[in-house]
Amino acid sequence: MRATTLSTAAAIALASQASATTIRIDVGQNGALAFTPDSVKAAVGDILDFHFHAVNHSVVMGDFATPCAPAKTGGFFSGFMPVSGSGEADDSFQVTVNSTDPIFFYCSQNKFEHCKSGMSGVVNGPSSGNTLAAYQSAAKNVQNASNPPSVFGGKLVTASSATTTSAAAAATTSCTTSTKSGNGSGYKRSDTCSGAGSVQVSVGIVAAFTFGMAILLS
Ligand SMILES: *[C@@H]1O[C@H](CO)[C@@H](O)[C@H](O)[C@H]1NC(C)=O
Ligand SMILES: *[C@@H]1O[C@H](CO)[C@@H](O)[C@H](O)[C@H]1NC(C)=O
Ligand SMILES: *[C@@H]1O[C@H](CO)[C@@H](O)[C@H](O)[C@H]1NC(C)=O
Ligand SMILES: *[C@@H]1O[C@H](CO)[C@@H](O)[C@H](O)[C@H]1NC(C)=O
Ligand SMILES: [Cu+2]
Repeated sequence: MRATTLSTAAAIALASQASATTIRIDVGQNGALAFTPDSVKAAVGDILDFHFHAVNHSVVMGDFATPCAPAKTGGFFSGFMPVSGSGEADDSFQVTVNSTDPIFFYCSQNKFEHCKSGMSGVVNGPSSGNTLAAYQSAAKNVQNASNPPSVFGGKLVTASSATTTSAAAAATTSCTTSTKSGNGSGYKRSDTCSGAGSVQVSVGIVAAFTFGMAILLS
């Protein structure tokens, strides 16, 4: 009886993971002060996967009414992700979509006025009314962008593992934001990011997911 209950729960968990889509959003790609794409459609359970490029960007969830400021309730903040040279930051920031309501997000870097310059985006934005274009237009009048005091609302994941479900993922680490500091100077992610526990959990999930996919596809 107990085993049946557990396996049913596991099947449901695997089924919901299998149907979730990971949506990649590049942040500051090719030096642009932009999110690419900046407008996406997502279903409940989908994962927004932010990949950071040079020089030093962030992503913060906001509210339509107050451009370039953090959402009053809930939301997320990746922390600043400085990248020197080309390539992307070691970690991507993954956020789970919990509803189909519009989610506005922006970069809080004030050096060169990223949000004010239009570095923002939306998930499930409407086609009229409170649109991304209206948000970006209002952002031009904002003096400075702001961000929450610490990283929250998502998960930092080793960027190269995000698209990997093979055994190679065993070499990667995965960290939750609870172990991170995300204030303006908190770049010491790698100092607190590793840990055998989180590696084991990460690999376990990947293995279970791969196994589940095999069952579902057979
Ligand atoms: C806005 O941000 C810039 C860059 O961080 C800073 O130099 C400036 O003092 C800020 N201005 C205000 C009004 O906070
Ligand atoms: C969805 O819920 C999770 C868990 O409570 C939370 O961490 C995440 O920030 C939420 N996503 C959004 C977009 O608010
Ligand atoms: C990244 O930007 C933040 C916010 O402006 C700043 O505090 C930090 O010093 C920058 N990091 C680097 C490495 O330039
Ligand atoms: C910001 O984070 C750094 C690095 O974790 C920490 O040493 C510092 O005390 C924090 N500053 C504030 C104002 O929270
Ligand atoms: Cu930026």
